[in-house]
Amino acid sequence: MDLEPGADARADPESRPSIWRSPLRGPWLTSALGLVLLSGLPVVFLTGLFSNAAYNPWLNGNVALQGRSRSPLDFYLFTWPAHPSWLYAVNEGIHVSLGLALIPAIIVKLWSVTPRLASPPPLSSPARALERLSLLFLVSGILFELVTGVLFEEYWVPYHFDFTSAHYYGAWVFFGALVAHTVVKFSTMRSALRTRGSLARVLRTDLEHTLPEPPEDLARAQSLVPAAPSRPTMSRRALLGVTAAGSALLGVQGIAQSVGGPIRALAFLLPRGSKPGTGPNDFPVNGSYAALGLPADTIAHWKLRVLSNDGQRLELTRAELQRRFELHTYSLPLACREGWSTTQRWTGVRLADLAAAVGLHESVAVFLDALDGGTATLAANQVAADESLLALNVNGVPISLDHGYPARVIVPGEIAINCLKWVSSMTFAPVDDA
Ligand SMILES: Nc1nc2c(c(=O)[nH]1)N[C@H]1C(S)=C(S)[C@@H](COP(=O)(O)O)O[C@H]1N2
Ligand SMILES: [Mo]
Repeated sequence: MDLEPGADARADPESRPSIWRSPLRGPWLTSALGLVLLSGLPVVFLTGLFSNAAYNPWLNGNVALQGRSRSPLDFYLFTWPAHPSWLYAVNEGIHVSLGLALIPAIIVKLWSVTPRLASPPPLSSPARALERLSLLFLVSGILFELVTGVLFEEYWVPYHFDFTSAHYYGAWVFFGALVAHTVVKFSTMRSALRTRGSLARVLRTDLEHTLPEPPEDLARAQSLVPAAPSRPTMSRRALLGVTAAGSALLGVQGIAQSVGGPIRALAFLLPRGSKPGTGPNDFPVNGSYAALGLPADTIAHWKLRVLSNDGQRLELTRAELQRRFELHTYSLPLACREGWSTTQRWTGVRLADLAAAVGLHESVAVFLDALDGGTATLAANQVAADESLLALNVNGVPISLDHGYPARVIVPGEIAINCLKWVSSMTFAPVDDA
């Protein structure tokens, strides 16, 4: 086959050889990658919404709505449940692992459509202009979500906005554009996958037999198939193979940090895995005690204040907590929104027993304060769960300073950010709904 542009092609500016000449580009490749993303991205979006719901963001002191007022996009259809205890760990493991694994497919998909993205916007009709505008939201939306998500996971925050709000609103912008794009392109994708090739054939085709896709019935500027293709430097199956290998590598990194334990070592991108504690406290630390810079006698003078909304008040030392209350032990995951989690055996006082100690028995929420100024509110269903503890010990020894000594909260099914360390006071109050 003659791969050089013909003489008449050079004469006509509309068909001047474009700089986009890869013979791999074409509707089949773009559609195959589109199908992968269409299957995966809605799952990332949904688990992201669930993750946001797990903050119980409407409750006072919880991080998701801190510093801003509630908007119409902040709606939550249900109260985040406290069971099963691995709920948040699995949800966030899927969100982060799948999000990471889709990055190579997103990059190759964007590469596959560069000729179209780089062409002047077709403003011939309002519908085309609108389609183009939705592409702008689609591409900038996915890049924004991807970059903020990965940077956040890597503890590099070179921007001055609040991650939680920005990533959440960005997700809505992106998903709106994805729905519009799917409506516009779905039939094109389906017919391209049906008529232009098959995955089995692509996977059997080596470099030597790699040909451009058949030409499209489109204006030059809109066509993905180059009019003057260069010779292939890799086969389509090699391109798909490299993409899949990249996905597997990133996916394994996500799964390793989410499952934790012995396979955490595979999480090569995880900054937190490198700073565990020692002995029975040897599990990931997020925020050390030393970094708080508290006065040296803070812990020696620690007493837990337990308050009720109607003025009942207790002050308890660690020894008093251990003496006055029944201690319970549960294996529960600590699951961070960055996607890592770790399951440990926690021993402590039930939150419900502490509420009862200040005279409150049913449908009680609790507002928590910590020595570092951290706050969180737990909903009534979380206070009521048997496994919700003010933990004093972990794996049979006192919790280390870094993990929240003298006492930290652990709640089944919940996001770790609400499992406050170094708890200094707990204010219980009855609420209407459980
Ligand atoms: N008081 C207080 N509690 C806190 C935090 C904090 O910064 N201050 N960080 C939270 C977050 S985001 C996580 S992931 C867990 C980490 O607990 P660990 O250090 O024991 O792993 O603690 C949570 N509790
Ligand atoms: Mo976290």
